[in-house]
Amino acid sequence: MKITELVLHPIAIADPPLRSSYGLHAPFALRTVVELKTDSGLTGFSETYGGDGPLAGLEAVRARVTGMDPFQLAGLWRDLSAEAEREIAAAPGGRSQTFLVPGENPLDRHARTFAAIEIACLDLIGKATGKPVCDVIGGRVRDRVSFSAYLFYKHGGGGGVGGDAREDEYGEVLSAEACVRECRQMIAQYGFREIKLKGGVLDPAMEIASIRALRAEFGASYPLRIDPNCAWSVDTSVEVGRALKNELSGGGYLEDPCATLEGMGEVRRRLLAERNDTPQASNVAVTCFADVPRARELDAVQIVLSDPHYWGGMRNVQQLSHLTGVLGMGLSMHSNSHLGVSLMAMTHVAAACPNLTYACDTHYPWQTAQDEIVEGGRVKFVDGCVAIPDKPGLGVELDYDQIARGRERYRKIPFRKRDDEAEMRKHVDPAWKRVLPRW
Ligand code: GKR
Ligand code: MG
Repeated sequence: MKITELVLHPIAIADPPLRSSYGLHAPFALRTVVELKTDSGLTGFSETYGGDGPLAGLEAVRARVTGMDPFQLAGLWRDLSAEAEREIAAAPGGRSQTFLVPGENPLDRHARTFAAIEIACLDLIGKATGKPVCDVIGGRVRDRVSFSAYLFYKHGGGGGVGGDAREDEYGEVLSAEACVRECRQMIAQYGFREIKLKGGVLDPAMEIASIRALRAEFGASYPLRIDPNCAWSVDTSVEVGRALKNELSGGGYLEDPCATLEGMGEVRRRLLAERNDTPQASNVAVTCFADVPRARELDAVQIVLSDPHYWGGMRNVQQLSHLTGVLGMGLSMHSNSHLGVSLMAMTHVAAACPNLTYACDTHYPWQTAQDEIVEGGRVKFVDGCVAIPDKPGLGVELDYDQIARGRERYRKIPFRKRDDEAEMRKHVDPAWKRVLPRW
């Protein structure tokens, strides 16, 4: 089998006004859908980050990928990572992710580009062999993958604009009570059994109150995690860790409370000295294999958040599962705004990772059927889980009418890069800047 054509679909999907320490989500999120056509008549798919940067990365491998055998992935990884290593070595400040929105680190673009091609190749291989992707990459260790309820503070609005606006399912969420309401609604609809709150938005005392209200409402059988994306100082992180010691124990965690591995290491030491062993997770201080040794050395991170989209694809995430298992670390999964193709890629790889110790994150509840590009509509969740479909490849096909709508939205919107700070200045505070630490 040979790849004959790389087709790229830049699309825009409605996204509600979600808040984080990065700022505010724009009314549309950008994605790229990748199609690899082959001489066998089969087509493989993947979904990745959107906008000019990711598109340029994919354009740059067009010639390398055209004519490639989709089974020959290691050579492509070698070529792209060799280029990346040279760029990272020459970068003045290293490849830190602290000040960048996840998925927007220019020094990681090779890993993201490779992942988008790898996942589409694995879809092809699954289709060619009649096997689901999780079985192609070594076999599933679970048939269903559990996801967490990913709560956000948000402003009123469901995403999109004007005639292309979506219904606001959750309303404004800027208090502990509204947070509980949001969670109740999400759990009723999807059946999630673990809860994540995106923090770094309100005063820490209010976020502590939200976590406590969630515990009071859902009880200890729903583990809780909070992720302020580095918005807190070391002192504030310790204070929050202390205040939420009971709530974050028993399967929960503190995710990227403050910036840098050194900062998180200090938080960990101070909490442990108080006999508080709330684990810390990261998708900001640890974003690639090279970050793991230092994270371990400083005992800064006990749980790594994987993500096939920027960790260099599904097989890298499996290797990460093995590595974290050997090092006695936990593994969870990060997410950004996405549709069903990404959700299925996340589900397949999660199904084939023996060391996956937490429910994965997903932004999926924040998108709607109007934007879904998967044939047949939204992927179904049962009891918070997505099941591996009994179909070859990723188990989904594209709805080309929906792709065309997504492309048309993309054509009409004026931006080509996620910029949550700009959105914040436009809609909330004209002087807003991402300041770390904010508290
Ligand atoms: O969607 O605003 C967001 C999140 O903050 C996202 O960009 C992060 O990548 O979900 C993420 C995280 O866990 O840090
Ligand atoms: Mg995070």
